[in-house]
Amino acid sequence: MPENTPLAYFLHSAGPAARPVLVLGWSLAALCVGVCVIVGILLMTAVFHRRGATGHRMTERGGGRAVLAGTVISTMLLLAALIYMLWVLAVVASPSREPALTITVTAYDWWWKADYGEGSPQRFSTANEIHIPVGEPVLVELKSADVIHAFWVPSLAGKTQTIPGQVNRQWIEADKPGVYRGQCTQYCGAQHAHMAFEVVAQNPQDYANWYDAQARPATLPATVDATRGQHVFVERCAGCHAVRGSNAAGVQAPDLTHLLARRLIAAGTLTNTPQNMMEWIAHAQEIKPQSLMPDIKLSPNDSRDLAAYLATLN
Ligand code: HEC
Ligand SMILES: [Cu+2]
Repeated sequence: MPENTPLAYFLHSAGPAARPVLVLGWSLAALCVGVCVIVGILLMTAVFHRRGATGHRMTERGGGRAVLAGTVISTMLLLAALIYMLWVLAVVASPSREPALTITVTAYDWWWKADYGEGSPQRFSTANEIHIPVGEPVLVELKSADVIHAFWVPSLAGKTQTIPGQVNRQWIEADKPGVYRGQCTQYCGAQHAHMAFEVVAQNPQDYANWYDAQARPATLPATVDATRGQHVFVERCAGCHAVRGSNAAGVQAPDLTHLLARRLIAAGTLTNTPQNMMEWIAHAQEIKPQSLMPDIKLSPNDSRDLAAYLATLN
C-alpha cells in the first residue's frame, strides 16, 4: 500500500520518533487480543463443563486457586505493559543528537503556519507544508494563535498539543524522502477535520534549494494584468495575507509569497490548481464553512487580473 493513502499513513512509521510507538501499539493490541481469546476459551470450557457435570459444584479450594492464578497473571501482564510503555516514552522523549534545525509551527483556526529561520535574515513563513531534511532530528516549537489544537504526523512522531500562551516542543525525523501527512487531532471547531498539513522530507540538497527559494521575496509582476492583479490583491486580500516584497503584510492568514510551491491549499482541503484557487477565493465559505476567509466577490476583470498575479507567486 502506498505510504500516503489515508488508510496506511498511521500504520507505517518513517522515523525514529514514531517506530517504538508503532511497535508498542501493535504489541498492546496483540496482548489484548490474546487475553480476550484466552478468557473466551476458559469461559467456554466452564460453560460446557457445567453442562456435562451432574450437579457438582466446584470445590471451594479449586475456585480460590483459579482466582489467585488469574490475579497474579493479570497483574504481571499489566505491570510488564506499564514498564514497556514507560520505556518507550523515555526512548522517544529526545532525539539521539541535538536538532540543528528548529521550525516554529503555529496552529490557527483552521490552518498551520510554519516559521523558518527565526532571528536570521533568511527567515520566512509558509503554511500547511513543512519541509525537513531527511536523517536529521528537527525540533518543532508548537504554538497556538487561538484555541487548543494538536500537531500529529503519525508516521513521524506522536501527537503534541498546541496551547495558547505556551510553547510545546516535539521532535520529528524522517529516514527517507517522502510526503507524510499530518492532522490536527484536538477538536477545535467547525473545520477541525479540514486542518491537515504535509511534512515533506527531502535530501539535504533538495531541502537547501527549497529553503533558498522560500527565503527569496516574491518576483515582481511583469505583465499589465499581473500588475493590476497585484493592486486587487493589496486592496482585497492584504488585510489578512502577506506577500513578501509587496505592500501586502497581513498577519492573520497564510503567507502567500510562494503560494504556487505548495501542493495543497486551505490546509489540505484542495489541490493547488489555478482553477481550485479561484474557486476557493469566490467560495471559501462553501468549501470550508465558517473558515476565517470570507467569500470574495470580484468583477470578472478583477478576477482575471488577480489570477494572473497569483500565477506569479512561484
Ligand atoms: C478576512 C481575512 C481574509 C481575507 C480578506 C482574505 N483571506 Fe485568504 N485566507 C484567510 C484565511 C484565514 C485562510 C486560511 C483558511 C483555512 O485554511 O482555514 C485563507 C486562505 C487562503 C488561501 C489558501 C492558502 C494556503 O496555502 O492554504 C488562498 C490562496 C487565499 N486565502 C487567497 C486569498 C485572496 C486571493 C484574497 C483576496 C481576494 C484573500 N485570500 C482574502 C483569510 C483571508
Ligand atoms: Cu485544530
